[in-house]
Amino acid sequence: MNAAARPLATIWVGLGHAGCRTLASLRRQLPDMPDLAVVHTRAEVLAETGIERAVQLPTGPAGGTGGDPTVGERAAADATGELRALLEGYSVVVLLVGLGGGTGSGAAPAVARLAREAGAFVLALATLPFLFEGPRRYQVARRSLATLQESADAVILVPNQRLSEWVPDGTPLQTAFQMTDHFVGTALRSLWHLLTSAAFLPIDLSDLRRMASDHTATLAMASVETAGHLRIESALDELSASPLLDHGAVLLSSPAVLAAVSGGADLTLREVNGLASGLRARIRPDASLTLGAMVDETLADGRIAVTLLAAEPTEMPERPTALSTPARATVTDAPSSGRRARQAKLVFDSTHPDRFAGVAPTVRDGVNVDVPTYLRRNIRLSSPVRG
Ligand SMILES: Nc1nc2c(ncn2[C@@H]2O[C@H](COP(=O)(O)OP(=O)(O)OP(=O)(O)O)[C@@H](O)[C@H]2O)c(=O)[nH]1
Ligand SMILES: [Mg+2]
Repeated sequence: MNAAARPLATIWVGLGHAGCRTLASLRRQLPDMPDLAVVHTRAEVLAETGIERAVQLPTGPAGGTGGDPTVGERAAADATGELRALLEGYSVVVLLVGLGGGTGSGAAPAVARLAREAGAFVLALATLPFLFEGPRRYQVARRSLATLQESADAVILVPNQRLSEWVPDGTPLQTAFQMTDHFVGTALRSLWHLLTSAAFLPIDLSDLRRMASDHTATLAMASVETAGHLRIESALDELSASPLLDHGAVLLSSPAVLAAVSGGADLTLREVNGLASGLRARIRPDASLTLGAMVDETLADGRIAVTLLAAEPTEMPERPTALSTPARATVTDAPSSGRRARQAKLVFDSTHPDRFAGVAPTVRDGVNVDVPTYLRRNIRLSSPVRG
């Protein structure tokens, strides 16, 4: 790939076992992707991905890291030359990593640093371990995340524990991780699509950078797909109910929210406005809201996809808790000292309580089908792994 041939030369790099697995599953889903590469200490894992560009980090004759991130970090330092060569010429580097092990947790901050030094925008998409993986992995992840936040421009954080609501009891471990792979893959793909396609309300990387600009916040991410007459309302309700946004709590406390909607040619400006005002009603009054919208002809049958990012302060408690995330502010809490949301590119009018006053009810076959929100919230769509 000739980096100069396209405006935003991009490479997605999977680090460690989890990063390699996620990237390999993404690759199977879509042939048309940015450049891909995998980095790991174990050659057999690299080979399994089928991804050509691979860097094996050297760890000595025994191989592997024994779960020690200092070993992963040293291995990345020893491969600095190879890593620099891999990253050369890219203006955007997306890192995928599962934090908690030795390789990815040790190497991700180092790779992010090298990419930044080479002038790239670095977006890291990191997962935190499930609670059942135990305190050791949690501590490794916690420390690595702090360093990664310093090294990357923005970190999208997916705490696996938030996905566990969708994992039925007795689910084998590998199946649980496949759900993570699937969620991360789907959400990243749709986010990427929105960042790189011609949109009628474009969003760009600087929006992400701004949202995570002080290195103390990570971005929570959720992604839903809905259809039908009430598809915007359904999307809003699903987002509010999503465990990935802590059932709406992340929305209530976030200083900066970005939502991007795509739909077929039937997506209307009125719907985009409906999404904006619906979100306004669900987020902090002083939060910035950035909205992106695009037409995606591959979304058939009246489907829309909404991907949402919300800045969230990273205050990981010292020990893992059932919540695995800090206690949330409510909408009545004052914004935290000095950290005001910055003005987003697009700021929509706040919602007024009487905004539906002049709107006629929707009647189908003589029946008013404007279903109240509290009823609609019980509607779950079929896919179990969407945020
Ligand atoms: N998405 C996904 N996550 C995984 C998978 N396997 C493990 N994880 C998660 O990723 C974290 C890190 O594990 P690995 O990726 O195996 O660790 P590593 O970076 O390869 O490091 P070492 O194997 O310890 O050298 C774990 O704590 C899990 O939370 C997987 O197949 N898919
Ligand atoms: Mg591993």
